[in-house]
Amino acid sequence: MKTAFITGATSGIGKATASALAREGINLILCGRREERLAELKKELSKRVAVYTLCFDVRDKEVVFEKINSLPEKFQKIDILINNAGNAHGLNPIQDGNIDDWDAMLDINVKGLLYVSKAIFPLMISQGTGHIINIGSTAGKEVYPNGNVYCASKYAVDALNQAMRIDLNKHGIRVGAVNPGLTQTEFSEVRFKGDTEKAKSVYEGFQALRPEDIADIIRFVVTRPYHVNIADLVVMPTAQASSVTVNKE
Ligand code: NDP
Ligand code: 8X3
Repeated sequence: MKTAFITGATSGIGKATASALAREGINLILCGRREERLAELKKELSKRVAVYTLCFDVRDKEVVFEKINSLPEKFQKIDILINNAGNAHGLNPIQDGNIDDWDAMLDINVKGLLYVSKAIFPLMISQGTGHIINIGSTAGKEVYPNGNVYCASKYAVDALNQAMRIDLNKHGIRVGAVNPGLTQTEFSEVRFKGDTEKAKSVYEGFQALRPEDIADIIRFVVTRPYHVNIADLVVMPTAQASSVTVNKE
């Protein structure tokens, strides 16, 4: 039986992926900062698979290593790592950007992803197998107005996805990215600091992706035979053709 480690499992794409992988019979290590949500998810998904939860902030380097290094033996074989935790803070011209927002995006989306991966690399290397899926974004393929630092953080994820694939190649580890376009989750609520009306308006007038759409693609990616590595996937709603081209009613 396989085990997947999912960061950002308390909401959106990560949460939907946890459910999709549970349906495949994959055991789960679920991470996030909101402990109550982790407990609820564990209760629900434990009906199908073994679930372990880890509550931590990916920015907290020491805690990341402490938590991962003290996983119970049963959960020390990690077959799949889904680097999903991430968010955007603000949507302003770069000259008006808030420096704390910049720090948050780079610390979570880039450095947090690196800390978690660095803690898990030794396990996968000693196993001689493993599958890492990095959740990038269309924002990591094409910069859009006011996206500046969020886009930069996702371009970094794109670079790290390539780097991991190259450097871990000789260890037999699969590495690939899934890069979603507009997906209706808590993403815009976080970006607009709790302004739900503004967040909702991002997805009005067209059918955005649902987190389950991305989860289903991740399920497909992880269930390919081991010699097949899906290296880089871009997935957009049909109504979206580029970061700035969305066919709205
Ligand atoms: P959500 O806001 O719904 O989920 C984000 C998840 O990340 C939550 O589970 C949150 O958990 C976790 N997270 C955020 N910050 C931290 C932190 N500091 N430490 C630990 N966990 C953290 O958004 P999405 O599901 O949309 O986002 C998931 C990923 O998908 C992100 O990397 C995002 O950039 C990417 N993405 C999203 C798109 C979209 O349109 N929605 C499109 C392209 C990519 P908690 O708050 O409990 O810590
Ligand atoms: C999330 C997609 O276009 O809102 O990464 O930045 S977008």
